[in-house]
Amino acid sequence: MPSRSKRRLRPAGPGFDLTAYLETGAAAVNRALDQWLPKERARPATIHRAMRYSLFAGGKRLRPVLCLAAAEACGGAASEALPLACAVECIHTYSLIHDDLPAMDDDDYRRGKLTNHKVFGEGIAVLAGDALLTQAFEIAAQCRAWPRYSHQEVLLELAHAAGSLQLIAGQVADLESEGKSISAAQLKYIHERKTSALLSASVRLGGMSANCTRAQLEALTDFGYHVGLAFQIIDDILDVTQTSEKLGKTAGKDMAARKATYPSIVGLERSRKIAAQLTRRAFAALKVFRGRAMALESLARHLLHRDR
Ligand code: GRG
Repeated sequence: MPSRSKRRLRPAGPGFDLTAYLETGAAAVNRALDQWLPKERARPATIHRAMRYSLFAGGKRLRPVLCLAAAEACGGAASEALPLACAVECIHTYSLIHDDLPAMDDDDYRRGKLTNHKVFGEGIAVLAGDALLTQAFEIAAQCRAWPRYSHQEVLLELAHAAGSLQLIAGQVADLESEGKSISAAQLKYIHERKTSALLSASVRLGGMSANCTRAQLEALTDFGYHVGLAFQIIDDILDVTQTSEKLGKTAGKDMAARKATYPSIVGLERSRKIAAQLTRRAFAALKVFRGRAMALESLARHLLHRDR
């Protein structure tokens, strides 16, 4: 189990430096993940190499950093949120490995590198995803319990976000809508589950690690929901407007797969406006934190304006 210091990531206040915050947060998450995961040499070495290959392939660590920032907004320490932040990143990475498989989105590149199945074969890639999903619960189960939030509540939060009513539901609806014309409402259903659910769970878990009040938890849910929807719209916009090199994954796939996206349904300009509106709704949710959620606000702004 990695050691926990009580250090804050970086005080959020005037002159807040988001780049430094992201770098420090991602570095803390990377160190902790390295300690939580079985070593590459642990038998059977292939599965541990495959798990580590995708986990350390250069993901932006947005969900775990949002988790740490939510903890700090609620007056907690990032170090207390770290196991939950790592658990979320393991679930996210598992979903990407499985999503890239030939039976799903069939992609050759992810995070600027060959996808897991391209390097290790499909069988090991399926198992590496399974193992990361399981690892997430092993890590989360070792977090401490807080007066308002039991281990049971924390584990249920993760299971619900990753389960067949949320993340998997989104993926199922996504698969079943390929090549079909779907409504904006159906697309929103997919985005809420495929993207918003885990993002919202990330900030909720951060709040829980800080023993947040129920009102703060509600606010984080509202924030995560809206940031999650905006995040996916921006992801769809970037798929059309950026290069594969910039994205580290194959650009233009949505159109090639005739996938319904916000840009394909309402156009690029309207999509940008909707993402900005959603981000404003996310900012509004932060009012209850009375200026202590500078990092969350900065992160939401950054996600809206990101170019990869
Ligand atoms: C359960 C197999 C399975 C899939 C679930 C998450 C998912 C559905 C599919 C992955 C592909 C996708 C478009 C997901 C939506 C969320 C999203 C935009 C993920 C990419 O997140 P980033 O940009 O990636 O944070 P990095 O690599 O930086 O972590």
